[in-house]
Amino acid sequence: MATISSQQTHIPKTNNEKEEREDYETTYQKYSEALQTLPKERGWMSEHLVQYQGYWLSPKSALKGVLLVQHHFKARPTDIFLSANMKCGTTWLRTLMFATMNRSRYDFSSQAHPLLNTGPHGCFPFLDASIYQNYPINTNLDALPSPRLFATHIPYTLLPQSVTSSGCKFVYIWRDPKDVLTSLCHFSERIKHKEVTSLSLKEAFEMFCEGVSHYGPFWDHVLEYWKASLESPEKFLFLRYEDLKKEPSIYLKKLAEFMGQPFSLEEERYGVVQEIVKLCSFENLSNLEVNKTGVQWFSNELVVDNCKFFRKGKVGDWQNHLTDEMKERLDQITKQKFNGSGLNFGVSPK
Ligand code: PAP
Repeated sequence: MATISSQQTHIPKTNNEKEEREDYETTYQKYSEALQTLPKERGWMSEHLVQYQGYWLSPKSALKGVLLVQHHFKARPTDIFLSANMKCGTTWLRTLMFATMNRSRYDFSSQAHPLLNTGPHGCFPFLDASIYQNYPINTNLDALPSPRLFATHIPYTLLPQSVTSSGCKFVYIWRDPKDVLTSLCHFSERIKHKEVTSLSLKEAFEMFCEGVSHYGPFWDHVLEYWKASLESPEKFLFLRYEDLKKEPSIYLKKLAEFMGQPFSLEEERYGVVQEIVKLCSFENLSNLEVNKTGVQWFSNELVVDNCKFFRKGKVGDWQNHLTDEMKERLDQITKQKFNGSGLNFGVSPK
């Protein structure tokens, strides 16, 4: 797979390709300039985070992805995006979406089902990284059949107009920020570069509250998608991890309907909904060989062991890590930020 440096040795063959190549070079130039000028803070898993258009991004992967998506991604009105801040349940929802969309193509009981062999992230692209994997960048994504599925952490206001103003649909998942923080702390510690100094829980907590986390501020990320969903409800399915955990079959049916692939009465009678829920359950996925030993190559800068996407898969694990003061402060921020929005986290799980 081509890296940025090998892209520089690619010889353009047509005028279009030449223009496209020049456009990419302009974007990479902008990227290099941005790296020099954007505000910087200490990172969680990368050395730094940089602040771009109000959001904190890892400079090597997320910022590059955002700029390339903003300038080069060609949306189709049939595209469906799975969007979320980090650690809100993308891995799980990705498998539910893939299994549902492809249920007539792959037999769940067969060992050949892609989810059993490729790992959750292999089944459809993580846009933020896929966009810069190959040159010419869009070719691979252009070759995907419609409706294309993409996962992204990109905040709503950082997406290009071609995505937000077309018919593209969004499945958005969010989660109690106390569990997000807990999950993010563990994940960062497990995947951070060796040279990056570990954050203590106290440091991570302060940074999270200040909005300095990957694709943070967390609350702004949720609120922007929420507000967009109020304006165009037909384009959004808003889900909470906790609800999905409690009643997976109910939300899976909503998801299938939203993606234009509702379950037929016959499918329901044959237990297809339950089969998908079981296939994508934490217990099943985390015990697969591919998820115990496999690796997901997102880009040269982003290679992650599949097992690191599976930790506990529980609601309320924050209780084992956060102090009462931390809980109070996070709940207070959530209450303040979501006040009047119609979003409500409800009662914290005991
Ligand atoms: P990402 O932002 O890196 O993509 P994401 O998949 O959104 O991560 O979130 C990871 C969380 O989902 C982990 O939560 P935890 O740390 O609190 O345990 C992970 O364990 C959980 N998770 C992964 N797969 C599943 C699943 N099939 N069912 C429920 N939770 C899951």
